[in-house]
Amino acid sequence: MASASIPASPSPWTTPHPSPPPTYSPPLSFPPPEDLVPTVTRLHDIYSSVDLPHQTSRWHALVARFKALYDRPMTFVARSPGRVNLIGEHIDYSWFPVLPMATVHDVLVAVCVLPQNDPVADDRIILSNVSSSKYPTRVFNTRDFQDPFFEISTTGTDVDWSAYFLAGLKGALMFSKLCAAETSPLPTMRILVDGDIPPCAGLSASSAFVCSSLLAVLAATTSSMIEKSFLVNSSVISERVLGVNSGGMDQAASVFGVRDHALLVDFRPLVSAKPVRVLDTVPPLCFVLANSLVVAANRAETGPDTYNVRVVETVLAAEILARKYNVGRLEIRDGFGGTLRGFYDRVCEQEGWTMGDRESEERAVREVVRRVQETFDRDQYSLDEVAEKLGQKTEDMVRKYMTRFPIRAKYLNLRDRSIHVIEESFRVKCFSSLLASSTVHLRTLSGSESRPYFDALGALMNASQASCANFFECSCPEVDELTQIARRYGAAGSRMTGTGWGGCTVSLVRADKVADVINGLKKEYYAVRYPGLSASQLEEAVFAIRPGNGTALAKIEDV
Ligand code: NG1
Repeated sequence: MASASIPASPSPWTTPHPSPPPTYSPPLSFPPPEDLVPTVTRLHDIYSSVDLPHQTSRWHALVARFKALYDRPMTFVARSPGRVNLIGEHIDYSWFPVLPMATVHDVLVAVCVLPQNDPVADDRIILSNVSSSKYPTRVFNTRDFQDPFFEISTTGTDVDWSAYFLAGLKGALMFSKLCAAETSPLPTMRILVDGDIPPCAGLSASSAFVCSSLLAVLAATTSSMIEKSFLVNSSVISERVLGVNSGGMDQAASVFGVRDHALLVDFRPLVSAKPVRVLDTVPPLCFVLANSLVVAANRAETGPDTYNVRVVETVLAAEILARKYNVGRLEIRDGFGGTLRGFYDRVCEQEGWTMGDRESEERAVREVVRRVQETFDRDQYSLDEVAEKLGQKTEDMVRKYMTRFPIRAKYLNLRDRSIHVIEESFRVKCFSSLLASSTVHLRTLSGSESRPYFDALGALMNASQASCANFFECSCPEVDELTQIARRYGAAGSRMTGTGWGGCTVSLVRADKVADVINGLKKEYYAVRYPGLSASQLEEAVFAIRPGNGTALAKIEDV
């Protein structure tokens, strides 16, 4: 009989060697098909049988609306899903691996490319959105673009919905110049967008929109043979026009998504994702998503006080640690600065530690955290104090690290942010090793025997939440409350997912407890804080979620 103890599977980790920064050049040789964004011909290739009925009527409506609007059939649909991060929050921009999954929710960019000889071919891109009925408080005006470069004005706090499309369009035009010796002129395009990812909830609706827009324009102008890693990298860069200093997790999860699998996304030496199957336990392991309905506003507005500051804090911490411990110059991420992973790897190299097993990793984490605490003996440092530790003048430091993306901060917390990043990276390793072991060890376990396994995964999620709240300070009271309620009603673990400061929680729940957890959340959170929500709004706010497939080009003959 299988043992009920938690399987001590070896970590899948090997410490990567330092390598050159990522480049975004197109493939020189023919890539294997699994490295390419797939072109699918059936809805079944995108959605599971559970989601097919609902998705089929949604796609029917999209096809009909497109025809009614433009009097042309759509040529293809670029489809990108949102993502839920299971564990590994705010560590992607420190280059540590993360463990997200793609959602079934997605953004569909339906396109008709009009040939030059079409009577209405006019070199214009007309962009409409079907979402007005779903989100009545938001404005989705139809837009008409003739000169994309001239008209793009996407920075600032007032971001129109079309800015995300324009970011993708701009990126596609920039990158297709790299792909093609001769760039074809922009064709006449008619576009209709349909998104069902709840906006501003930390599910990456914006990245999915940029990614699908970029793919749509690339497919319309250059080729439909697009490498997944290329799409990830170019989407990350494209989103910058919106003032977003992105870590890359969202785009990777959206592009590499695999149904029923989480993704162990690594950023070094190149962006990659290893699918880890999650649903083979008895009872099945499920995830419940709950939207706090606290909207963290758009990034352009809040980033200077939140996300952008965290990026700078982690970069400066890495640079200061590297200087103090004399580990040599760190590899620069994104033309910006060193990373905490760079420092961590250098420490391991210097100490001659061979990594790969849990004990070695744990020892390395403890040592790096010790050095962090030795270097930063309190939580707050003024900019002058940070500059002094860095060995630079304050104005030079500000110019180098704090102007590329807007920042509003007088004090920085380098200690607690670094501790979160280093420890969270270890939790990702433990969590993914445990998940990976599930298919081998747990199929035959009865409910009570699998409990330690669920508890071990849940404990990692709970520790992650505590660290996000206390060290990274990116949670909020409503999100904390949701996690507590979920645990009280039987979730093995619960944590925020995504940027935070609002947004969603994800809870790990055994299948037989899902209804209890959802009902508990409805009763203790939504009925108390949002008593006016309709049944359908509640369904949209809290639901069980499965990992879905990644980005695809859909050329579906018969929806
Ligand atoms: P969301 O929740 O999609 O804004 C952001 C970043 C990620 C990652 C998480 C925190 C963007 C587009 N996404 O996610 O890269 O850093 O926060 O883990 O910036």
